[in-house]
Amino acid sequence: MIDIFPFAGLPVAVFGLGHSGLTAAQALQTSGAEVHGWDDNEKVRADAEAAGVAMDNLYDMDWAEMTALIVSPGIPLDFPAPHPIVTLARAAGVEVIGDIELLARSMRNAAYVGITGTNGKSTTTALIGHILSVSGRPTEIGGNIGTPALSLAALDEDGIYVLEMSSYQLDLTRSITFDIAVLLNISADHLDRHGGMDGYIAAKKTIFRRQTRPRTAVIGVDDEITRTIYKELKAAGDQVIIPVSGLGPVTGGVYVDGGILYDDTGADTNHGDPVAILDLDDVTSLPGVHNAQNAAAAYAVAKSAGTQPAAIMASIKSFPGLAHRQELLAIIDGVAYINDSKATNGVAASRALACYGNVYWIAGGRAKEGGIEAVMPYLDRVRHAYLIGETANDFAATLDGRVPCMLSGELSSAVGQARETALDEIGDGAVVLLSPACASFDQFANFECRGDAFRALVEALPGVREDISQIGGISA
Ligand code: UMA
Repeated sequence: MIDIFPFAGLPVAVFGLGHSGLTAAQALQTSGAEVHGWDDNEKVRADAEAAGVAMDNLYDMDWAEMTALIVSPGIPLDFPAPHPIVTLARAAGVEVIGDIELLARSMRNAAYVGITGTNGKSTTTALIGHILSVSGRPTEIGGNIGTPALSLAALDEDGIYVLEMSSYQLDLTRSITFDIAVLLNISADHLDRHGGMDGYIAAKKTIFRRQTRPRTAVIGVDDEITRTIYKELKAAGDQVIIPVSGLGPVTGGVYVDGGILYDDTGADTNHGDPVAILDLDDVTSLPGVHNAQNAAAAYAVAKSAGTQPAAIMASIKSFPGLAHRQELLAIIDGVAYINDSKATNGVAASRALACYGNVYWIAGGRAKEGGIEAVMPYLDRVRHAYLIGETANDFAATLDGRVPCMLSGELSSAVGQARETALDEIGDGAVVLLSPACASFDQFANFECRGDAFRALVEALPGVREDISQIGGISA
């Protein structure tokens, strides 16, 4: 846990006592701050109180006394409307910040790597953390990936924080100038919270705030929006800039071409020619073009942080992958079951579908921007769709005439139906894929609970199971 010494002895309000807020309140209290905690949810309040957090009704207190309001990332700051607590704090001139800002103010000597992007940031964060840890650097991995920043260990000059930064967290963080900042890609997401696409892009761009050489920007160039940002950064020339692509050659960058990861950043090595580093087809925990870009970004970061290419190559190969992201759960009677619960939007689901054939696709939940538009080019991969949650009817209408659909409603029905049809139609080589293209909140507490429920359902299925311990992943 981080010692938040700048707030010792000072009154601080903490609003939102979920995973990150509870940790912030506890860390502040342990650091000697006078904490005033609150959450709109009564049960969360009771749990926090039981965990020792001092509570105070933030709707009804003297804000002039507060030094700061620490808010959870999901609490709206400006759009669709500021949360009333945020309005009260601002009216009293109290600064509104998040837990990662507290980390930055407390841990000033360590290096910081920040990773953002609409999709792939958790995998890239975990991969970077894995490479740096294996190379022997004191490394702490946290942020949006799920480990609250203030629960991480303290680090000195030789240490490095690897932080997954959501657009929400970027909005709440001012003091970090990232030594290495990564922007992977941008597509429509969280638009309600940012007042539209321009606001979302502006939040993402703050990952590069105040960077000057030798600080480094690693930026994906596989979509038009990030390509434009790359050109802007290059024109300004403030920091070292490394473009990365999973789709093909980029001069001066790190890219994947024909499954091979190339490093073209060192004009000084290999007579200026790109150096072939690694055949990603050997890395089953990173399937698909999107993961090619993630691997390229991770390589660029690790090399910029001083890790030798040979060591990076070995660590990428040993990366175990992440739960809920194209996670191979089981192969039963020849049918593979893949948990991609983290795919909470259409683009993420399309990336998973692109990796497999003969897919029995479980999708649906609470609608997200763009629906399943992004999935349309990959429908030839899908044999049958099983639709769950609030969006089931809408998705069925969109898929009508293109893919056979079943309105499964619940995840448990979807798994049973998908299994039955997959065994009837294909058997060996069929893939039952949970990649919902939706948020989970209509039926589950979060995407992890949805993925865990899928895992439990798969574990309960009858049939002959293959040993997947040496497989890691499968592809089309
Ligand atoms: N709350 C209120 N009033 C409100 C809104 C919320 O009191 O009007 C309370 C809720 O009752 C809840 C708390 O605020 O108790 C917020 O809980 P939360 O689940 O939003 O936040 P945490 O549990 O602290 O989780 C957060 C991130 N959640 C969000 O950004 C929404 C987690 O990212 C992150 O892993 C965690 O901190 C640790 O850093 C999750 C996420 O969905 C994975 N992120 C989005 C994404 O990836 O797309 C951005």
